[in-house]
Amino acid sequence: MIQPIDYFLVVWFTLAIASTVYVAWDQYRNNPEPTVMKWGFILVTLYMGPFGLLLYVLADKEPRPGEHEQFVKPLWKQGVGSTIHCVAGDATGIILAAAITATLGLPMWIDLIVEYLSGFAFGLFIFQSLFMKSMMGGTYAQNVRKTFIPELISMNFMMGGMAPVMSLLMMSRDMRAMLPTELLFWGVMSLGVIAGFALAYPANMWMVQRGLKHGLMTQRRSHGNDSHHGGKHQQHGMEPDATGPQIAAVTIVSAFALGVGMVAPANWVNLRLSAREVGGAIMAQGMITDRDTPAAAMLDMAAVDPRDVVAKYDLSSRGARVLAARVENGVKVFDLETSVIRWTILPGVTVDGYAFNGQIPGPTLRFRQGERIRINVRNHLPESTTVHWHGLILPNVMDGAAHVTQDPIQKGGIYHYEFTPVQYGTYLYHSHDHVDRQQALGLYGALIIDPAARDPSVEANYDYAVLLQEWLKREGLTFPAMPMDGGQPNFFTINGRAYPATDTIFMRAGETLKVRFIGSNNGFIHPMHIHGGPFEVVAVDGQTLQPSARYQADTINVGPGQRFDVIWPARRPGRWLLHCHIGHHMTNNNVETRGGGGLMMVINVAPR
Ligand SMILES: [Cu+2]
Repeated sequence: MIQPIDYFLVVWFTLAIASTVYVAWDQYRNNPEPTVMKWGFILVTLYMGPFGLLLYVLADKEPRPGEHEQFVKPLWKQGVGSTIHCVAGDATGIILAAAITATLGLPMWIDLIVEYLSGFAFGLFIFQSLFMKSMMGGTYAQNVRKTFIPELISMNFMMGGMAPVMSLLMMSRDMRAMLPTELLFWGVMSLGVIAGFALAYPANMWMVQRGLKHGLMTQRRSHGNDSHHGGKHQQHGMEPDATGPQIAAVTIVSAFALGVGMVAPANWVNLRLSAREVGGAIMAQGMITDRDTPAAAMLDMAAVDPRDVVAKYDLSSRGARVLAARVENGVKVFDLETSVIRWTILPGVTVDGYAFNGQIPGPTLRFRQGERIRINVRNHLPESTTVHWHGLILPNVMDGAAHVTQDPIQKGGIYHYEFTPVQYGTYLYHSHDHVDRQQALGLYGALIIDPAARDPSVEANYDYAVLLQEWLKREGLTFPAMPMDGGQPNFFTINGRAYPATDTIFMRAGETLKVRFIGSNNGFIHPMHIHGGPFEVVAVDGQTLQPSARYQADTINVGPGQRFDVIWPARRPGRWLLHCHIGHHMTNNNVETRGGGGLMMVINVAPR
């Protein structure tokens, strides 16, 4: 139950089952008609829910004892009977085939052809020729021949209605509809059957009128005298009076409807994809997925599956906590573990993200220049991952570039990264496999490397790292934010929190604050600004600037991957803002709360 439609579907299928039970009970207890029609109504009520019940009660259920013959006579009711009978067979074949092809992982367009053939075979060989044999007289083979054209016409219209409903809804935003294990799949099947029924109904009415098909019939028990028919079967012989050109024209139109229904959706959705490739993915509103969008693109942009969340954290859990290392044979060892978590970014606002050690940002790794480091990365994400140590000089095999320097770490796998940092300064680590998705969902953290020899000229009274991220949270789902249609972010965080839930820095006038801006986000550039006068830029991308190269600024563009260490002197007491200068990035879902939102925090300076 992760979308409102799930609740609707539970109600729908509860109604469908209740309706089916009632129809079955009434058919076998009260309704005088052939077994094949009884089953037709039962199956169709299962597929069409309360609509099946409605048709049964209005067109077929004997209103009072002995009145069935008279009651079912009107042509519209005969048409209903004929369509029910066709839909029961065809839809059963289609649905069975759909459930099987979905699990086989065939492309959608092959699914549709298999479903058509299966539906047609079920309708013709089983529901028409076999079950109706006693009604029609003649041999099985004769019946197959006789019912071929009527069944073809009816099936064409049926699939002409059902195919576009399946294609457009299954390959639509919520592709859980492609999986028979999801209620949504059965909901789409139900809607498809209703559409198929509506399209097949007029042709069926015409065929009944012209004697090409059977409609509703009455069949009394052969013993006793409980009806005026005295136990005799009705005559069911048919005298077709449709002309060749009439039949040909109707057949051609039915084939046209079938062709349009099967082919037209290929204009809008990618029918070359299979349930195995994209089944279960949910896309964001406005995200472009068209007939050319490959499966990998959809999976890249899809929502985090809330059912993958293994832990939930409220505002009491902080991200970027410094990770304690243990020492093994003189090597400093850190353990990182990825997983899917629910993370709170604001009171009442959570995101489903990818995390290192259950926090967003991942833990801060702090060590000293020249120390031997080992980082064990264990992966519990639904997909493979790697970790890249951004900006560091290290052995190529430790660089974490998936498919380039190493095989990605599979789900459940582990990789040991080991190196000795020769540099110092502000760096970051982040996923380097499915980066577009994984980093945008929270797989990053700060690397702070202290210099072997201290440099007081770049130290301050306080040291605070600002790790940036954009989020896209809509309709209860979290999507990786990206600069792309439908992927634009609506929430923004500093260290995993949006203002007013961001940290406040407390200091005194006359003291200094070192801010390490880290472009841990991966789709946007943020002009980061501090109120209350300029800061001095003392390091860029981890490299300490020569004193003569240091410069004053009050706004600095922090692009993905970039780092700037700045030292800001608290000149005057008060509440000074640190924020991104793009207005939209200072809102939470476009709303300003207590003066802002998103990428904003307060530096609270007390008098000296
Ligand atoms: Cu910004």
